[in-house]
Amino acid sequence: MANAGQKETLIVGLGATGISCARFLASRGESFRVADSRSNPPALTELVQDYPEVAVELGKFKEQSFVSASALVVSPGVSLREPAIMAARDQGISISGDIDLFSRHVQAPIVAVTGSNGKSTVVEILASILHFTGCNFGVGGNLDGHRFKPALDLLLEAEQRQLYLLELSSFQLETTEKLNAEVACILNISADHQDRYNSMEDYILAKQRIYKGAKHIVVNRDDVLTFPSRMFTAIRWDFGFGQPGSSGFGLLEEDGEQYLAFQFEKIMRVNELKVFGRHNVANVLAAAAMAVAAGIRRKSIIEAIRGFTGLPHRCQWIANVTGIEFYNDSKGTNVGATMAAVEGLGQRISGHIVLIAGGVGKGADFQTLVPVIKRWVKQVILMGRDAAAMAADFDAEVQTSFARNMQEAVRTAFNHAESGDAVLLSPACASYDMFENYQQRGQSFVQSVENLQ
Ligand code: UMA
Ligand code: ADP
Repeated sequence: MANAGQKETLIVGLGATGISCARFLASRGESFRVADSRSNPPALTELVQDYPEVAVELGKFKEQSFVSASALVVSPGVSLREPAIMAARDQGISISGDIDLFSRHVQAPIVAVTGSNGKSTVVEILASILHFTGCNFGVGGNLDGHRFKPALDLLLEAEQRQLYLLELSSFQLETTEKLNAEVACILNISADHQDRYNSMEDYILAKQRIYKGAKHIVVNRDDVLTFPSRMFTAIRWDFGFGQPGSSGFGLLEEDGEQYLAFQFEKIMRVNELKVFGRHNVANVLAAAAMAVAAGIRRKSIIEAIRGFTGLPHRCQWIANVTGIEFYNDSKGTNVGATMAAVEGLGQRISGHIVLIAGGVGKGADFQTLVPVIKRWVKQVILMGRDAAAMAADFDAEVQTSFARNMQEAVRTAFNHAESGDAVLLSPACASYDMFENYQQRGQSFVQSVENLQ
Protein backbone atom coordinates (compact mmCIF):
# COMPACT_ATOMS: atom_id res chain seq x y z
CA MET A 1 0.00 0.00 0.00
CA ALA A 2 2.89 2.38 0.67
CA ASN A 3 5.39 3.76 -1.80
CA ALA A 4 8.93 2.56 -1.20
CA GLY A 5 10.66 4.62 1.47
CA GLN A 6 7.45 6.33 2.54
CA LYS A 7 6.70 6.20 6.24
CA GLU A 8 3.38 4.69 7.23
CA THR A 9 0.98 4.89 10.13
CA LEU A 10 1.32 1.94 12.49
CA ILE A 11 -1.94 0.60 13.91
CA VAL A 12 -1.14 -0.97 17.27
CA GLY A 13 -3.56 -3.76 18.19
CA LEU A 14 -5.66 -5.94 15.91
CA GLY A 15 -8.88 -6.40 17.84
CA ALA A 16 -12.19 -4.61 17.22
CA THR A 17 -10.52 -1.19 17.35
CA GLY A 18 -7.49 -2.08 15.24
CA ILE A 19 -9.57 -3.46 12.37
CA SER A 20 -11.90 -0.44 12.51
CA CYS A 21 -8.84 1.83 12.21
CA ALA A 22 -7.65 -0.24 9.24
CA ARG A 23 -11.04 0.08 7.51
CA PHE A 24 -11.07 3.82 8.17
CA LEU A 25 -7.52 4.54 6.96
CA ALA A 26 -8.05 2.30 3.91
CA SER A 27 -11.25 4.16 3.04
CA ARG A 28 -9.19 7.36 2.98
CA GLY A 29 -6.48 5.80 0.84
CA GLU A 30 -3.92 6.16 3.62
CA SER A 31 -1.12 3.61 3.96
CA PHE A 32 -0.55 1.72 7.19
CA ARG A 33 1.01 -1.29 8.87
CA VAL A 34 -0.31 -3.26 11.85
CA ALA A 35 1.35 -4.68 14.99
CA ASP A 36 -0.15 -6.83 17.71
CA SER A 37 1.72 -8.51 20.56
CA ARG A 38 -0.60 -11.52 20.40
CA SER A 39 0.27 -14.40 18.06
CA ASN A 40 -3.28 -14.72 16.75
CA PRO A 41 -5.22 -11.49 17.34
CA PRO A 42 -9.01 -11.58 16.82
CA ALA A 43 -9.17 -9.57 13.58
CA LEU A 44 -6.18 -11.18 11.83
CA THR A 45 -8.20 -13.25 9.36
CA GLU A 46 -10.34 -10.26 8.39
CA LEU A 47 -7.30 -8.03 7.87
CA VAL A 48 -5.46 -10.59 5.75
CA GLN A 49 -8.58 -11.22 3.68
CA ASP A 50 -9.58 -7.58 3.11
CA TYR A 51 -6.13 -5.95 2.98
CA PRO A 52 -3.69 -8.66 1.84
CA GLU A 53 -1.05 -6.07 0.93
CA VAL A 54 -0.82 -4.69 4.49
CA ALA A 55 2.21 -5.74 6.56
CA VAL A 56 1.34 -7.33 9.92
CA GLU A 57 3.86 -7.86 12.75
CA LEU A 58 2.82 -10.29 15.46
CA GLY A 59 4.43 -11.09 18.81
CA LYS A 60 6.55 -8.91 21.08
CA PHE A 61 6.49 -5.26 19.94
CA LYS A 62 9.66 -4.25 18.09
CA GLU A 63 10.97 -0.80 18.96
CA GLN A 64 12.55 -0.34 15.54
CA SER A 65 9.22 -0.85 13.85
CA PHE A 66 7.50 1.69 16.11
CA VAL A 67 10.11 4.43 15.79
CA SER A 68 10.12 4.11 12.01
CA ALA A 69 6.37 4.79 11.71
CA SER A 70 4.99 8.19 10.72
CA ALA A 71 2.35 7.98 13.49
CA LEU A 72 0.92 5.40 15.91
CA VAL A 73 -2.78 4.68 16.31
CA VAL A 74 -2.92 2.71 19.54
CA SER A 75 -5.80 0.39 20.57
CA PRO A 76 -7.31 0.91 24.03
CA GLY A 77 -6.13 -2.48 25.36
CA VAL A 78 -2.48 -1.47 24.88
CA SER A 79 -0.79 0.57 27.60
CA LEU A 80 1.03 3.73 26.52
CA ARG A 81 3.80 2.63 28.89
CA GLU A 82 4.84 -0.14 26.47
CA PRO A 83 8.58 0.53 25.88
CA ALA A 84 8.18 0.57 22.08
CA ILE A 85 5.45 3.22 22.35
CA MET A 86 7.49 5.30 24.79
CA ALA A 87 10.45 5.12 22.40
CA ALA A 88 8.26 6.39 19.55
CA ARG A 89 6.94 9.19 21.77
CA ASP A 90 10.54 10.17 22.63
CA GLN A 91 11.21 10.52 18.90
CA GLY A 92 8.29 12.97 18.62
CA ILE A 93 6.08 10.52 16.71
CA SER A 94 2.38 11.35 17.04
CA ILE A 95 0.44 8.92 19.21
CA SER A 96 -3.32 8.83 18.98
CA GLY A 97 -6.25 6.45 19.14
CA ASP A 98 -9.46 5.70 17.29
CA ILE A 99 -11.44 8.34 19.19
CA ASP A 100 -8.92 10.99 18.23
CA LEU A 101 -9.34 10.04 14.55
CA PHE A 102 -13.09 10.05 15.05
CA SER A 103 -13.18 13.56 16.53
CA ARG A 104 -10.95 14.91 13.76
CA HIS A 105 -13.18 13.60 10.97
CA VAL A 106 -16.72 13.60 12.37
CA GLN A 107 -19.23 15.98 10.78
CA ALA A 108 -21.94 15.96 13.47
CA PRO A 109 -21.99 16.82 17.19
CA ILE A 110 -20.66 14.27 19.70
CA VAL A 111 -22.38 13.49 23.00
CA ALA A 112 -19.91 11.49 25.11
CA VAL A 113 -20.04 9.67 28.44
CA THR A 114 -17.30 8.28 30.63
CA GLY A 115 -17.15 7.22 34.28
CA SER A 116 -16.16 4.22 36.35
CA ASN A 117 -19.70 2.81 36.36
CA GLY A 118 -23.04 3.41 34.67
CA LYS A 119 -21.71 4.37 31.21
CA SER A 120 -23.66 1.78 29.21
CA THR A 121 -26.82 2.41 31.22
CA VAL A 122 -26.63 6.16 30.61
CA VAL A 123 -25.91 5.63 26.90
CA GLU A 124 -28.96 3.36 26.70
CA ILE A 125 -31.19 5.95 28.41
CA LEU A 126 -29.85 8.70 26.14
CA ALA A 127 -30.44 6.51 23.10
CA SER A 128 -34.05 6.02 24.09
CA ILE A 129 -34.45 9.78 24.69
CA LEU A 130 -33.02 10.45 21.21
CA HIS A 131 -35.48 7.94 19.70
CA PHE A 132 -38.34 9.96 21.15
CA THR A 133 -36.99 13.13 19.50
CA GLY A 134 -36.77 11.45 16.08
CA CYS A 135 -33.07 12.37 15.81
CA ASN A 136 -31.03 10.21 13.41
CA PHE A 137 -28.04 9.30 15.55
CA GLY A 138 -25.20 6.75 15.68
CA VAL A 139 -24.05 4.97 18.88
CA GLY A 140 -20.64 3.41 19.52
CA GLY A 141 -17.37 3.32 21.43
CA ASN A 142 -16.60 1.21 24.48
CA LEU A 143 -19.87 -0.69 24.23
CA ASP A 144 -20.80 -4.30 23.89
CA GLY A 145 -24.02 -6.20 23.29
CA HIS A 146 -26.51 -4.98 20.71
CA ARG A 147 -25.01 -1.47 20.56
CA PHE A 148 -21.45 -2.66 19.97
CA LYS A 149 -19.74 -0.65 17.23
CA PRO A 150 -16.20 0.74 17.28
CA ALA A 151 -16.50 4.52 16.87
CA LEU A 152 -14.75 4.75 13.49
CA ASP A 153 -17.15 2.25 11.91
CA LEU A 154 -19.86 4.86 12.49
CA LEU A 155 -18.08 7.22 10.11
CA LEU A 156 -18.13 4.59 7.35
CA GLU A 157 -21.91 4.19 7.44
CA ALA A 158 -23.73 5.43 4.35
CA GLU A 159 -26.29 7.28 6.45
CA GLN A 160 -25.88 10.93 7.34
CA ARG A 161 -26.22 11.20 11.12
CA GLN A 162 -27.31 14.27 13.06
CA LEU A 163 -25.50 13.28 16.24
CA TYR A 164 -23.09 10.63 17.60
CA LEU A 165 -23.45 9.15 21.05
CA LEU A 166 -20.21 7.66 22.41
CA GLU A 167 -19.34 5.60 25.48
CA LEU A 168 -15.67 6.19 26.25
CA SER A 169 -13.28 4.33 28.54
CA SER A 170 -10.27 5.86 30.28
CA PHE A 171 -8.12 3.76 27.93
CA GLN A 172 -9.66 5.44 24.89
CA LEU A 173 -9.40 8.89 26.43
CA GLU A 174 -5.67 8.45 27.13
CA THR A 175 -5.00 8.69 23.41
CA THR A 176 -7.57 11.40 22.68
CA GLU A 177 -5.98 14.81 22.32
CA LYS A 178 -9.18 16.84 21.99
CA LEU A 179 -12.66 15.38 21.71
CA ASN A 180 -14.49 18.68 21.02
CA ALA A 181 -17.78 17.17 22.18
CA GLU A 182 -21.05 19.06 22.12
CA VAL A 183 -21.78 17.48 25.53
CA ALA A 184 -19.29 15.57 27.69
CA CYS A 185 -19.95 13.94 31.04
CA ILE A 186 -17.97 12.10 33.71
CA LEU A 187 -20.59 10.15 35.67
CA ASN A 188 -18.49 9.15 38.66
CA ILE A 189 -14.98 8.07 39.54
CA SER A 190 -14.02 5.16 41.77
CA ALA A 191 -11.06 2.81 41.62
CA ASP A 192 -10.82 0.54 38.58
CA HIS A 193 -8.07 -0.73 36.28
CA GLN A 194 -5.42 -0.16 38.94
CA ASP A 195 -3.37 -2.87 37.22
CA ARG A 196 -2.99 -0.48 34.25
CA TYR A 197 -2.41 2.85 36.02
CA ASN A 198 0.48 3.97 38.25
CA SER A 199 -1.92 5.79 40.54
CA MET A 200 -5.53 6.81 40.97
CA GLU A 201 -4.47 10.28 39.77
CA ASP A 202 -3.41 8.92 36.37
CA TYR A 203 -6.79 7.22 36.01
CA ILE A 204 -8.65 10.42 36.93
CA LEU A 205 -6.56 12.53 34.54
CA ALA A 206 -7.33 10.10 31.72
CA LYS A 207 -11.08 10.45 32.38
CA GLN A 208 -10.82 14.26 32.63
CA ARG A 209 -9.60 14.44 29.03
CA ILE A 210 -13.20 13.97 27.90
CA TYR A 211 -13.86 17.64 28.73
CA LYS A 212 -11.22 19.00 26.33
CA GLY A 213 -12.83 21.30 23.80
CA ALA A 214 -16.39 20.51 24.99
CA LYS A 215 -19.19 23.06 24.53
CA HIS A 216 -21.23 21.70 27.46
CA ILE A 217 -19.93 19.63 30.37
CA VAL A 218 -22.05 17.67 32.84
CA VAL A 219 -20.63 16.93 36.31
CA ASN A 220 -21.84 14.90 39.28
CA ARG A 221 -22.43 17.28 42.22
CA ASP A 222 -21.86 14.39 44.63
CA ASP A 223 -18.46 13.41 43.22
CA VAL A 224 -15.84 16.17 43.13
CA LEU A 225 -13.54 13.98 41.04
CA THR A 226 -15.88 14.56 38.11
CA PHE A 227 -15.36 18.35 38.33
CA PRO A 228 -12.95 19.65 35.68
CA SER A 229 -9.40 19.85 36.98
CA ARG A 230 -8.72 22.94 34.86
CA MET A 231 -10.74 26.02 34.00
CA PHE A 232 -12.95 25.38 31.01
CA THR A 233 -15.04 27.92 29.16
CA ALA A 234 -17.72 25.26 28.58
CA ILE A 235 -21.28 25.69 29.81
CA ARG A 236 -21.58 23.62 32.97
CA TRP A 237 -24.55 21.43 33.93
CA ASP A 238 -24.85 19.10 36.89
CA PHE A 239 -26.78 16.28 38.51
CA GLY A 240 -26.86 14.88 42.04
CA PHE A 241 -29.09 13.56 44.80
CA GLY A 242 -29.62 16.90 46.51
CA GLN A 243 -31.97 19.71 45.56
CA PRO A 244 -31.02 20.98 42.10
CA GLY A 245 -30.05 24.56 41.32
CA SER A 246 -30.52 26.43 38.06
CA SER A 247 -27.96 24.28 36.23
CA GLY A 248 -29.32 20.80 36.46
CA PHE A 249 -31.15 17.81 37.84
CA GLY A 250 -31.61 16.46 41.35
CA LEU A 251 -34.19 15.23 43.81
CA LEU A 252 -36.93 17.11 45.69
CA GLU A 253 -39.04 15.76 48.53
CA GLU A 254 -42.66 16.60 49.22
CA ASP A 255 -45.00 14.89 51.71
CA GLY A 256 -42.53 12.05 52.16
CA GLU A 257 -42.41 11.40 48.41
CA GLN A 258 -39.19 11.79 46.34
CA TYR A 259 -39.31 13.42 42.91
CA LEU A 260 -36.84 13.79 40.07
CA ALA A 261 -36.49 17.52 39.55
CA PHE A 262 -35.06 19.89 36.95
CA GLN A 263 -33.98 23.26 38.31
CA PHE A 264 -36.72 24.14 40.79
CA GLU A 265 -39.48 21.99 39.35
CA LYS A 266 -40.58 18.39 40.07
CA ILE A 267 -40.84 16.30 36.91
CA MET A 268 -41.83 12.79 38.08
CA ARG A 269 -41.90 10.53 41.14
CA VAL A 270 -38.78 8.43 41.74
CA ASN A 271 -41.12 5.50 42.41
CA GLU A 272 -42.28 5.59 38.80
CA LEU A 273 -38.84 4.47 37.60
CA LYS A 274 -38.70 0.82 36.51
CA VAL A 275 -35.05 0.42 37.55
CA PHE A 276 -33.96 0.20 41.19
CA GLY A 277 -31.11 1.40 43.36
CA ARG A 278 -29.75 4.87 43.97
CA HIS A 279 -27.10 4.30 41.33
CA ASN A 280 -29.82 4.02 38.72
CA VAL A 281 -31.48 7.19 39.98
CA ALA A 282 -28.08 8.85 39.45
CA ASN A 283 -27.89 7.36 35.94
CA VAL A 284 -31.33 8.70 35.04
CA LEU A 285 -30.47 12.17 36.40
CA ALA A 286 -27.18 12.17 34.48
CA ALA A 287 -28.81 11.16 31.20
CA ALA A 288 -31.50 13.81 31.68
CA ALA A 289 -28.88 16.50 32.38
CA MET A 290 -26.92 15.49 29.28
CA ALA A 291 -30.10 15.55 27.19
CA VAL A 292 -30.98 19.07 28.39
CA ALA A 293 -27.40 20.16 27.66
CA ALA A 294 -27.85 18.78 24.14
CA GLY A 295 -30.95 20.94 23.72
CA ILE A 296 -33.54 18.16 23.95
CA ARG A 297 -37.03 19.06 25.15
CA ARG A 298 -38.26 17.85 28.49
CA LYS A 299 -41.22 15.87 27.13
CA SER A 300 -38.99 13.36 25.28
CA ILE A 301 -36.74 13.03 28.32
CA ILE A 302 -39.60 12.19 30.67
CA GLU A 303 -41.26 9.74 28.26
CA ALA A 304 -37.98 7.87 27.78
CA ILE A 305 -36.96 7.58 31.44
CA ARG A 306 -40.45 6.50 32.42
CA GLY A 307 -40.18 3.53 30.03
CA PHE A 308 -36.58 2.57 30.76
CA THR A 309 -36.33 -0.99 32.15
CA GLY A 310 -32.55 -1.41 32.45
CA LEU A 311 -30.00 -3.55 30.66
CA PRO A 312 -29.31 -7.29 30.96
CA HIS A 313 -26.57 -8.32 33.42
CA ARG A 314 -26.99 -5.10 35.44
CA CYS A 315 -28.95 -5.83 38.65
CA GLN A 316 -31.34 -7.87 36.53
CA TRP A 317 -34.03 -9.92 38.26
CA ILE A 318 -33.79 -13.57 37.20
CA ALA A 319 -36.09 -15.78 39.28
CA ASN A 320 -37.78 -16.50 42.58
CA VAL A 321 -36.97 -19.97 43.89
CA THR A 322 -38.84 -20.92 47.06
CA GLY A 323 -39.12 -17.28 48.16
CA ILE A 324 -35.47 -16.45 47.37
CA GLU A 325 -34.92 -13.84 44.65
CA PHE A 326 -31.97 -14.18 42.25
CA TYR A 327 -30.33 -11.14 40.63
CA ASN A 328 -27.68 -11.06 37.89
CA ASP A 329 -25.23 -8.16 38.11
CA SER A 330 -22.44 -9.83 36.15
CA LYS A 331 -21.46 -6.40 34.71
CA GLY A 332 -20.48 -5.36 38.25
CA THR A 333 -16.76 -5.64 37.47
CA ASN A 334 -15.25 -3.34 40.08
CA VAL A 335 -15.68 -2.51 43.75
CA GLY A 336 -17.78 0.64 43.14
CA ALA A 337 -20.26 -1.26 40.98
CA THR A 338 -20.71 -4.05 43.51
CA MET A 339 -21.15 -1.54 46.33
CA ALA A 340 -23.93 0.17 44.36
CA ALA A 341 -25.62 -3.13 43.51
CA VAL A 342 -25.51 -4.43 47.11
CA GLU A 343 -26.84 -1.16 48.53
CA GLY A 344 -29.56 -0.84 45.91
CA LEU A 345 -30.77 -4.40 46.44
CA GLY A 346 -30.30 -4.38 50.21
CA GLN A 347 -32.68 -1.43 50.56
CA ARG A 348 -35.28 -3.20 48.43
CA ILE A 349 -35.61 -6.60 50.10
CA SER A 350 -36.89 -7.61 53.53
CA GLY A 351 -34.16 -10.20 54.17
CA HIS A 352 -30.42 -10.32 53.54
CA ILE A 353 -28.18 -10.74 50.52
CA VAL A 354 -26.02 -13.75 49.73
CA LEU A 355 -23.35 -12.35 47.41
CA ILE A 356 -21.45 -14.30 44.74
CA ALA A 357 -18.22 -12.48 43.83
CA GLY A 358 -14.71 -13.04 42.50
CA GLY A 359 -12.74 -13.35 39.28
CA VAL A 360 -9.86 -11.14 38.13
CA GLY A 361 -9.40 -8.38 40.70
CA LYS A 362 -7.42 -5.90 38.52
CA GLY A 363 -5.33 -4.79 41.51
CA ALA A 364 -8.33 -3.55 43.54
CA ASP A 365 -8.42 -3.17 47.33
CA PHE A 366 -11.47 -5.23 48.37
CA GLN A 367 -11.29 -4.02 51.98
CA THR A 368 -13.37 -1.02 50.85
CA LEU A 369 -16.29 -3.39 50.23
CA VAL A 370 -16.38 -4.57 53.85
CA PRO A 371 -18.67 -1.88 55.42
CA VAL A 372 -21.33 -2.35 52.73
CA ILE A 373 -21.11 -6.14 52.95
CA LYS A 374 -21.40 -6.03 56.74
CA ARG A 375 -24.53 -3.88 56.44
CA TRP A 376 -26.45 -5.95 53.87
CA VAL A 377 -24.79 -9.31 53.20
CA LYS A 378 -24.99 -12.46 55.36
CA GLN A 379 -22.61 -14.63 53.33
CA VAL A 380 -20.15 -14.10 50.47
CA ILE A 381 -19.38 -16.97 48.10
CA LEU A 382 -16.05 -16.38 46.37
CA MET A 383 -14.84 -17.96 43.15
CA GLY A 384 -12.25 -17.35 40.45
CA ARG A 385 -8.58 -16.46 40.25
CA ASP A 386 -8.44 -13.81 42.98
CA ALA A 387 -10.89 -15.43 45.43
CA ALA A 388 -8.21 -16.05 48.08
CA ALA A 389 -6.82 -12.50 47.73
CA MET A 390 -10.32 -11.10 48.20
CA ALA A 391 -10.88 -13.21 51.30
CA ALA A 392 -7.53 -11.94 52.64
CA ASP A 393 -8.64 -8.31 52.05
CA PHE A 394 -11.90 -9.04 53.90
CA ASP A 395 -9.68 -10.05 56.83
CA ALA A 396 -12.25 -12.41 58.41
CA GLU A 397 -14.64 -9.47 58.85
CA VAL A 398 -17.29 -11.11 56.69
CA GLN A 399 -18.58 -14.68 56.38
CA THR A 400 -17.02 -16.21 53.28
CA SER A 401 -16.94 -19.56 51.58
CA PHE A 402 -15.42 -20.71 48.29
CA ALA A 403 -16.79 -22.34 45.15
CA ARG A 404 -14.99 -23.92 42.19
CA ASN A 405 -17.52 -22.99 39.55
CA MET A 406 -20.76 -21.07 39.03
CA GLN A 407 -23.07 -24.04 39.62
CA GLU A 408 -21.38 -24.73 42.96
CA ALA A 409 -21.49 -21.01 43.87
CA VAL A 410 -25.22 -20.79 43.13
CA ARG A 411 -25.98 -24.02 45.01
CA THR A 412 -23.94 -22.88 48.04
CA ALA A 413 -25.59 -19.44 47.98
CA PHE A 414 -29.03 -21.08 47.79
CA ASN A 415 -28.21 -23.21 50.82
CA HIS A 416 -27.25 -20.11 52.82
CA ALA A 417 -30.39 -18.15 51.82
CA GLU A 418 -33.90 -18.31 53.21
CA SER A 419 -37.23 -16.94 52.10
CA GLY A 420 -37.07 -13.12 51.84
CA ASP A 421 -33.32 -13.17 51.06
CA ALA A 422 -31.76 -12.47 47.68
CA VAL A 423 -28.83 -14.12 45.93
CA LEU A 424 -26.84 -11.54 43.98
CA LEU A 425 -24.08 -12.22 41.44
CA SER A 426 -22.02 -9.01 41.46
CA PRO A 427 -18.39 -10.14 41.14
CA ALA A 428 -16.45 -6.82 41.60
CA CYS A 429 -14.00 -8.47 39.19
CA ALA A 430 -13.42 -9.08 35.50
CA SER A 431 -14.53 -12.47 34.17
CA TYR A 432 -11.80 -13.64 31.80
CA ASP A 433 -10.23 -16.17 34.17
CA MET A 434 -13.28 -18.45 33.89
CA PHE A 435 -15.47 -17.03 31.12
CA GLU A 436 -15.18 -15.42 27.71
CA ASN A 437 -16.81 -12.23 28.95
CA TYR A 438 -19.26 -10.92 31.56
CA GLN A 439 -22.25 -11.91 29.40
CA GLN A 440 -21.18 -15.55 29.42
CA ARG A 441 -20.65 -15.34 33.20
CA GLY A 442 -24.17 -13.91 33.58
CA GLN A 443 -25.65 -16.63 31.37
CA SER A 444 -23.85 -19.28 33.40
CA PHE A 445 -25.44 -17.79 36.55
CA VAL A 446 -28.91 -17.83 34.97
CA GLN A 447 -28.44 -21.44 33.83
CA SER A 448 -27.25 -22.47 37.29
CA VAL A 449 -30.32 -20.84 38.86
CA GLU A 450 -32.55 -22.69 36.39
CA ASN A 451 -30.84 -25.95 37.39
CA LEU A 452 -31.98 -25.38 40.99
CA GLN A 453 -35.64 -25.53 40.03
N1 UMA B 1 -3.91 -6.88 23.51
C1 UMA B 1 -2.66 -7.43 23.51
N2 UMA B 1 -1.78 -7.02 22.56
C2 UMA B 1 -2.10 -6.11 21.61
C3 UMA B 1 -3.38 -5.56 21.61
C4 UMA B 1 -4.26 -5.97 22.57
O1 UMA B 1 -2.34 -8.27 24.35
O2 UMA B 1 -1.22 -5.83 20.78
C5 UMA B 1 -4.88 -7.32 24.55
C6 UMA B 1 -5.26 -6.18 25.51
O3 UMA B 1 -4.39 -6.09 26.60
C7 UMA B 1 -6.67 -6.55 25.89
C8 UMA B 1 -7.21 -7.28 24.67
O4 UMA B 1 -6.09 -7.64 23.90
O5 UMA B 1 -6.67 -7.46 26.97
C9 UMA B 1 -8.15 -6.42 23.84
O6 UMA B 1 -7.52 -5.18 23.54
P1 UMA B 1 -7.90 -4.35 22.22
O7 UMA B 1 -7.31 -3.00 22.35
O8 UMA B 1 -7.60 -5.13 21.00
O9 UMA B 1 -9.50 -4.27 22.41
P2 UMA B 1 -10.61 -4.14 21.28
O10 UMA B 1 -10.99 -5.48 20.78
O11 UMA B 1 -10.19 -3.14 20.28
O12 UMA B 1 -11.83 -3.60 22.17
C10 UMA B 1 -11.76 -2.27 22.66
C11 UMA B 1 -12.35 -2.23 24.06
N3 UMA B 1 -11.58 -3.15 24.92
C12 UMA B 1 -10.65 -2.69 25.77
O13 UMA B 1 -10.42 -1.52 25.95
C13 UMA B 1 -9.90 -3.72 26.57
C14 UMA B 1 -13.81 -2.64 24.01
O14 UMA B 1 -14.36 -2.39 25.30
C15 UMA B 1 -14.55 -1.76 23.01
O15 UMA B 1 -15.88 -2.22 22.87
C16 UMA B 1 -13.86 -1.80 21.65
O16 UMA B 1 -12.48 -1.41 21.80
C17 UMA B 1 -14.52 -0.84 20.64
O17 UMA B 1 -14.44 0.48 21.05
C18 UMA B 1 -14.67 -3.53 26.10
C19 UMA B 1 -13.98 -3.41 27.46
O18 UMA B 1 -13.81 -4.41 28.13
C20 UMA B 1 -16.19 -3.56 26.33
N4 UMA B 1 -13.61 -2.20 27.89
C21 UMA B 1 -13.02 -1.97 29.21
C22 UMA B 1 -14.09 -1.74 30.26
O19 UMA B 1 -15.22 -1.37 29.89
O20 UMA B 1 -13.77 -1.90 31.47
C23 UMA B 1 -12.15 -0.70 29.13
P1 ADP C 1 -20.28 0.60 32.62
O1 ADP C 1 -20.69 0.68 31.19
O2 ADP C 1 -19.62 1.85 33.12
O3 ADP C 1 -19.52 -0.64 32.97
P2 ADP C 1 -23.01 -0.25 33.26
O4 ADP C 1 -24.09 0.70 32.99
O5 ADP C 1 -22.82 -1.38 32.32
O6 ADP C 1 -21.65 0.55 33.48
O7 ADP C 1 -23.22 -0.86 34.73
C1 ADP C 1 -22.27 -1.80 35.23
C2 ADP C 1 -22.49 -2.06 36.71
O8 ADP C 1 -22.10 -0.91 37.46
C3 ADP C 1 -23.94 -2.30 37.07
O9 ADP C 1 -24.24 -3.64 36.93
C4 ADP C 1 -24.02 -1.81 38.51
O10 ADP C 1 -23.52 -2.82 39.37
C5 ADP C 1 -23.00 -0.68 38.55
N1 ADP C 1 -23.51 0.69 38.32
C6 ADP C 1 -24.30 1.15 37.32
N2 ADP C 1 -24.49 2.48 37.43
C7 ADP C 1 -23.77 2.89 38.49
C8 ADP C 1 -23.53 4.17 39.11
N3 ADP C 1 -24.07 5.28 38.63
N4 ADP C 1 -22.74 4.19 40.21
C9 ADP C 1 -22.17 3.07 40.70
N5 ADP C 1 -22.35 1.84 40.17
C10 ADP C 1 -23.15 1.74 39.08
